Amino acid sequence: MLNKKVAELLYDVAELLELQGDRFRPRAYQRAARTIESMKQDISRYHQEGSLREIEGIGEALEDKISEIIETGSLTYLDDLKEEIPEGLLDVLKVPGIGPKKAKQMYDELEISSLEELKSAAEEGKIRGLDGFGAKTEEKILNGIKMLDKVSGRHLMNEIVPLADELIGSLEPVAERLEKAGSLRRWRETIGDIDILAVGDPEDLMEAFVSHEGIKEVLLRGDTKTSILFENGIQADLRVVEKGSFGAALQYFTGSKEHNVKLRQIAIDKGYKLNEYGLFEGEDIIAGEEEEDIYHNLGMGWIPPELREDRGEIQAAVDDGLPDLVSLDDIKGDLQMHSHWSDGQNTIMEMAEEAQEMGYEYIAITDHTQSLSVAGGLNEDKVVSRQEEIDRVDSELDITVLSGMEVDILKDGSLDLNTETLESLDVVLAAVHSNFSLSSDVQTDRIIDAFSTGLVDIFAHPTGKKIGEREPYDVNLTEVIEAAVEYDVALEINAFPQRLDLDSLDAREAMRKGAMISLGTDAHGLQHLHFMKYGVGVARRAWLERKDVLNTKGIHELKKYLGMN
Ligand code: DGT
Ligand code: CA
Ligand code: CA
Ligand code: ZN
Repeated sequence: MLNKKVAELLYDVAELLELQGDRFRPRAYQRAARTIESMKQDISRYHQEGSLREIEGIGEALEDKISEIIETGSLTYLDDLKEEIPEGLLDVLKVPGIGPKKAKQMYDELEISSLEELKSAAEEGKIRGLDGFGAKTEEKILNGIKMLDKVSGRHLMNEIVPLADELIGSLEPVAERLEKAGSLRRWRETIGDIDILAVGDPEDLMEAFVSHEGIKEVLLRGDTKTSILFENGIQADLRVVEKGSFGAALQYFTGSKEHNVKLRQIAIDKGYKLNEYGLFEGEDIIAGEEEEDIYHNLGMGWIPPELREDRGEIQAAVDDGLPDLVSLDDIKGDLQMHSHWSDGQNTIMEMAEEAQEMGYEYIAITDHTQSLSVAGGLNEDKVVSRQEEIDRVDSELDITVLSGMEVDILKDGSLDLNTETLESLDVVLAAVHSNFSLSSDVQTDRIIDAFSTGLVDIFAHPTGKKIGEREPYDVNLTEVIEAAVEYDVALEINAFPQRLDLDSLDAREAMRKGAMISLGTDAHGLQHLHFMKYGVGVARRAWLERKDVLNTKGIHELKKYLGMN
């Protein structure tokens, strides 16, 4: 599907037009991008049939541009726009909280056209003088720049995994063996670069690798290692190894480094030598072709890659005490998503149909509540109106559609819907979407107060962090976890790639303290429903088993858990 690519480029155009001060066209581009992004059908089909104009919001000008993207993979108009704008200004746009409007204002009035200029202007207190800016904005900008530094060079899962799968797909025909390695195989929350390992004819493999579309530069080309850089800044390494060393190389290049260091020490203690070519006793190779054999010969069971972070997994493997990790197949439904009733792109029917196709038994529609007005949050009356639609979709499809809400926890710890309405729902998610800067004590009490109403089933994205955009709020997570156990509130692993909240360390602490974990994609469109695998990655990194995860339950068990009939 090219929909995502087309939408991305149209969003970029909208942003640059806005930066130039264009008042109307940005909205048209954004609208078209949103429609295309959430369409079920492949946009290239419309192109082939010459029916692009039948899509809502697409006129002649957009038709031409979309056709160009589909045919060439790029858009001259966008490239021209980029030429007109100082390069550093595009970096300024990446700072959280700075949209095109603010960027333009700072450029016009303070001639800020790079990150460095932005940073020094903020440090010197020059920005607070601008209309609509304040000392707080300045502080936010400085924090944002710090955050960018932290994630610079790292990428979100949804940028990496689809690309890696494409690469694997194009290597498959010429590879004898093929596997992802590195942080990608470990499902780390963010990824530095893509590592792939293969056995086969080096010439054929490297040729297929560098022939992939979207490559900006071949950084290195050799018989054993080739590195490419994509236009979007992602790097990928392909290593070609001998068949007899594939398992050892896979073990080595999967990492983590900390795990490998421990494992190598165990090898040494046993009088062996372990490297990327094999496990050796003197000159003799004991294991190399299969990764399992490396672990077995070191006196332990094979360790799932997600656990290889030196967090006790080696000892557990030696003791035969590794967890039986939850897997994507175990997930029977999705417990957080938004429909067009609030800020979702799709109707309840569309979301439910997609989920049904994915093989789920149930979904919960969890729109926002009234105080989150930017997201079109619902009041009590709207919840009642929405219920009719949920009931209709539920009865028309085999999948069970649960009626839920993602209810704002207000500043004082109360919930953003009345008790009667909350009790009418099948599942209540509670979340913090405001007052992020309360002190840790106050924030913690606020959340626990919400739990203590007895009306909350799941606490959504418990720390509030957004990767590259926002730090977690100050909160005593240990106390929140303990209260969750006390009040029977499940804690969420939000599978949205920008959130992945709880992360693996926090989720593991929650599980150890006896909390139930719920997986939700937080989908705001059909395509996001497929983010579940990223949540499962975090769950596995947190050592979770089936029994620890709420939505591994079948619909009957789940209904019983939620106290439904
Ligand atoms: P990333 O790419 O930053 O998300 O993280 P990784 O883990 O994929 O790291 P990367 O791509 O630098 O290297 C892939 C794996 O290769 C790494 O997980 C372990 C192994 N490796 C790389 N350099 C070293 C090293 O100096 N010592 C050891 N023991 N292993 C290494
Ligand atoms: Ca890597
Ligand atoms: Ca690498
Ligand atoms: Zn939320």
